[in-house]
Amino acid sequence: MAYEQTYLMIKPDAVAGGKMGRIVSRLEDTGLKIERMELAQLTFEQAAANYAEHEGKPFYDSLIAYIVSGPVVKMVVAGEDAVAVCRKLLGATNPAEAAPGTIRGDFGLTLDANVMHGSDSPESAAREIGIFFPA
Ligand code: IDP
Ligand code: MG
Repeated sequence: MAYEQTYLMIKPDAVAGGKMGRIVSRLEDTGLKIERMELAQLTFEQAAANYAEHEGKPFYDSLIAYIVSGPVVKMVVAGEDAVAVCRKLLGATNPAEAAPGTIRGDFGLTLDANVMHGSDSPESAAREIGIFFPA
């Protein structure tokens, strides 16, 4: 067990679809602490920095266009094993494969608009928090 911070982001489809409140409730239900939360329009630069590992892949351009297509909710969530706990709560990347009870499984339908982003490691979390909540 380790105290960690993770970066989470409610994606444009879920914000536009009125799912913010229910998603935030699920995060609070875990007992993890929401340390920062802000509704924001991402810049192209922030989007590209967040998804740098995917540059060159066939879905990269549409991924960037999608994530800047409308407001998102940026969050820093903290607590014991926050990274893994949140990834588990999000479920599999493809909502069609995500288990019922997970955020992607319950609120999403397609891989390109899959409701939420969550850091995949403490190192990614530190990098992503630096992009979206610069000191
Ligand atoms: P993750 O969000 O579960 O960490 P990644 O593999 O890091 O998944 O992919 C980042 C995001 O890119 C995904 O959340 C999804 O929205 C999108 N994505 C991943 N693979 C594909 C694909 O094959 N087609 C379309 N979009 C994809
Ligand atoms: Mg990822």
